[in-house]
Amino acid sequence: MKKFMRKTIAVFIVLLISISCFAACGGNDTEGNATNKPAPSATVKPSATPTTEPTATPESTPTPEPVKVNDLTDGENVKAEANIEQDDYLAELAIDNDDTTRWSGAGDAIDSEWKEITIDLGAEYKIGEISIFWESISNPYKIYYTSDKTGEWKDLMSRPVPADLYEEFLIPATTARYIKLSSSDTGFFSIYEIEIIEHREDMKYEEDTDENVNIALNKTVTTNTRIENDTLGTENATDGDISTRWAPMPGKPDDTIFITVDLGQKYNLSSIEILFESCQSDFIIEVCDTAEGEYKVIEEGLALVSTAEPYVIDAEGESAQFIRYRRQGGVWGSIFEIVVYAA
Ligand SMILES: [Ca+2]
Ligand SMILES: [Ca+2]
Repeated sequence: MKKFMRKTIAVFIVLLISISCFAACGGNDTEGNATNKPAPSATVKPSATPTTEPTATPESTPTPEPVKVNDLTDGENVKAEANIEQDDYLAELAIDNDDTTRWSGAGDAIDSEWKEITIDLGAEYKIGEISIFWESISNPYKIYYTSDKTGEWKDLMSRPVPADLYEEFLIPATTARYIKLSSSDTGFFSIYEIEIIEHREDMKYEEDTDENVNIALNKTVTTNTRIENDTLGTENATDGDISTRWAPMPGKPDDTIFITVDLGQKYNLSSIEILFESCQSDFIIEVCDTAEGEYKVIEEGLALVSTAEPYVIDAEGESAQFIRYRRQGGVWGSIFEIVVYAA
């Protein structure tokens, strides 16, 4: 009987444990897997994907690399050649990374032709900046570029005579293999070093935003005098290019040499600027409403004015269609550009 009672109690205890276990575990499916298993495993998967993505993104975005100036003229394959080399002042000395050696396009060749030095970078690059250490420069100059030296050279920009012998300036981002510097036939053009620097995103070239409009630009120009040669015609005086010029033959001291700009219509004037290549005599600036009418003198200028900066004439209060520059003959003198601003 005692034995039967112990057995019954044992069965009862086993039954009790089984019931409480069933209640706690919530029941099983037929295969014996817990019914809540898929849910947590599904949450783990998506949480794993976003963890890898954000770590990848910051790597590609703002990697703050130090800005590196890439001086393309440092390269082994860079070459230089010039149409004029005075004595031992060879073109290659303008890119030899030595500030004491130089190329010179002057000397005996001073009156021969346009002086040109061409840099071959050895391959095509996107260029953003140029710096030049001049030994001497007399005139404004032009920069051209191309990737095909046998093809057409394209205009990059015209540059004035620099205020200092060292200049560095940004250019519009330009893809090219060859860069050419060119200056007119007279004066010095000699360079210690040229550096051509690869474009970087932080280089922000800005156009000259002069709001004044040059009303003389590409307007008709006439003269009473023979020109020095075919490349020095009157059209050069208003072509907007400060490296091209009008140059008359000097003639005799009794001659009068003039050049007249026809603005195409009458304007109220503000100022007139003349960039001389040389100015060996006094001169007159006068204005008129008609080509052959009576001109009014508004400026009497003296010889030997600056050829590095434009000669500025205040024309406020004047109105005219024709503007004339007049001087005596017998001396040399030529003009890069005449610029006129309306009031
Ligand atoms: Ca040098
Ligand atoms: Ca010109």
